[in-house]
Amino acid sequence: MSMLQDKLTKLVPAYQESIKTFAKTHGEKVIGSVTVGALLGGQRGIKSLLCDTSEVPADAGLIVRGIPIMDLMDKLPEEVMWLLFTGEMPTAAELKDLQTDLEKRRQVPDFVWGAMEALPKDSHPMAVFNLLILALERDSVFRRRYNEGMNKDEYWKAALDDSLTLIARIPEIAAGVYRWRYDLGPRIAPKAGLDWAANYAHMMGVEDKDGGFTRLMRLYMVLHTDHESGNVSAHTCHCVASALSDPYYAVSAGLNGLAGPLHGLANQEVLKWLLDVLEKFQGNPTDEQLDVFARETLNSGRVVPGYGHAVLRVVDPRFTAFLEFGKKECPNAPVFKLAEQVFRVVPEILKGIQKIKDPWPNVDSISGSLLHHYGVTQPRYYTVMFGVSRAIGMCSQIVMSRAWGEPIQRPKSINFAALSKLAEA
Ligand code: HAX
Repeated sequence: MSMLQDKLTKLVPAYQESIKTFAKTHGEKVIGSVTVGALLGGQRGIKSLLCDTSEVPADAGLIVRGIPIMDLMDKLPEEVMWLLFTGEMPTAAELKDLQTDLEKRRQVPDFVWGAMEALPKDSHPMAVFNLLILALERDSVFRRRYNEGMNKDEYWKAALDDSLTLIARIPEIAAGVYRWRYDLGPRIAPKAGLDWAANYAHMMGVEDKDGGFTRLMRLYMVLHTDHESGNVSAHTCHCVASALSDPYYAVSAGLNGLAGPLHGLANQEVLKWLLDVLEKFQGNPTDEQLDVFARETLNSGRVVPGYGHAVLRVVDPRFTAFLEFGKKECPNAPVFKLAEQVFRVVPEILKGIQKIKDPWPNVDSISGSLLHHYGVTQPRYYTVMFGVSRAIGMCSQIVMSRAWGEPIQRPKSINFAALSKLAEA
């Protein structure tokens, strides 16, 4: 048993017990209400999911297990992973043990690459990536043990087993997609002794003379891990896992949601938008030119990608973390400078549009400008990188839900006639 499995075996019973007792004591208490506006408005603000891995207060942004994300900037993704799963930072021995366990599990079976190579090269990288995650499902311990009659109390352990294997293999899958999709040469094998994010950078094969890309990848993987449970990807994953679909099914489903342009695909859309600006003005524009360009986007009925958020009402701290990184590591990179300039110009425009609740940048408005600087110049790949990291958060949420025994999700839908009747009553 790994130290993480051992740690959770000690922590889970108390967690299970506290939720069970709580449900008995407070099961009938009212904690909110549902307005017609919320029902028709994407369920905004309805409190209907339990998530202990992270929270996103509108006025502060991501907090992972009580720690603001800005305080985790210099950590490794594996440390944040341990934190997400257990609520504590790992000791040096625990971190080492987790890294060793991931290394042991990371061999991607060959049939996965066969599935990839059977696809047309112009498939979207997210479609290929998600399909390969589904292909990994063949090895699901959860499904096998369920079929063998696993006791309910063991569900979380089997979900953890699958989660660890999935997280171990996901960087190689993603790097394999990158190299195949963009004809960059044969796949690069993982290197013993490298941490999880550094290995991903290594397997992508991006030239990294001063280690800047590896540092970016560590930060990138930390910042994108989790964002509570109501966003489309986490929520979808959560819902699918509640049917006892195993973590491969659930994570792949969540990542299909991440592939939407209003969610994780916004990072792709942002880079395309920034490159359009650079092309139009043959370089970095003046603030006035950028203002006109952004207004043209809005007037043509499109969104300015990377700006606004369903929950946040302040600058996304993950944006700030990337901004600080760029200022330190590549202050003069043209695309990064443009992303900074957009931050100066666009919020002032969006503040003038009454219906927009959040005029501030989210994480997707800047991440691609840094990737582009280091040579990852294929925006259609960016959401895959987001997905590599987000799989950690989704898996931690699955394990927690299986630990407390969350039942299958089944909210109630009503038809318009019934809604009208209720509203008029
Ligand atoms: N540009 C133009 N219009 C915008 C906008 C933007 N950046 N942000 C919001 N709006 C519009 C909405 O489209 C909506 O218009 P309609 O009423 O005509 O439909 C109106 O303002 C009200 O929206 P809101 O209440 O402020 O925001 P929502 O909660 O409905 O939507 C979104 C949140 C993130 C989807 C939205 O801000 C948006 O589309 N932003 C651009 C895309 C983007 O960056 N997405 C990534 C978000 C972060 C994330 O999930 N990352 O993975």
